[in-house]
Amino acid sequence: MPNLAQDTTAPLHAINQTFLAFLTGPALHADQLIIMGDLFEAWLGDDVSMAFYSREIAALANLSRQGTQLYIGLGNRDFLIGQDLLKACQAKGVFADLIELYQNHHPAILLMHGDSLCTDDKAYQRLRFFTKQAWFKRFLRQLPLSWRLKLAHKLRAKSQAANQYKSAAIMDVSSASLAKLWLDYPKAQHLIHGHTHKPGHHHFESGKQRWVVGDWHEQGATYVAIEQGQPSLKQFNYP
Ligand SMILES: [Mn+2]
Repeated sequence: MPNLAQDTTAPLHAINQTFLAFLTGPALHADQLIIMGDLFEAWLGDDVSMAFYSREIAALANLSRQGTQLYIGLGNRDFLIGQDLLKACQAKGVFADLIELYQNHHPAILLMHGDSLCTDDKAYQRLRFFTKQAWFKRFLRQLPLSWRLKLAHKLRAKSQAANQYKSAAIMDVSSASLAKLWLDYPKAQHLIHGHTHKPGHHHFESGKQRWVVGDWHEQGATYVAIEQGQPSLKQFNYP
């Protein structure tokens, strides 16, 4: 399981413990922590899900108070994250699509969850279209909890069943979409994203580079650090 489990168990799930250790470790020494989306296994709305992640939210708020600016990207599992969570974590910002990071005197860096680049997966993109609509989010947030739970289970089961028949290439980022992205953002030298569960570093002939953050595991995670405008892949091991 690559995402943080709902925090209703005692003791805390091992993946979540690893994440908390990261927040009091490398994250504490950073100027900014940018979460690339799908941190949470599922987010059914702030009114419901905040209670399932109280320790993680407290730890994120603590990090913000200690001076690390927190930005939260929305993924396809946690697109229903709202203002209440952002306030509770004292997040500086949220992003649903792409952000272009300008660092003084360094080439721009693009940040995105990554699913928008998986354009070969047409069925997924149809679903994604809805998750980006404000009216759809409003509609979901107004549903009773039991309906939201049922819907989440159904979507998950449907996606797992569908993914069995999809090739790995279809679920990865499309090279045509990447080429278009570099054309649309000529000043960008780097792209950082998640979503594909394939942490790595890829070079393009143009000199541009793509960095992919990994899942959260019980023993750690692969993340990207940006120092002096230069990204690098880092491994956080725990314990
Ligand atoms: Mn995702």
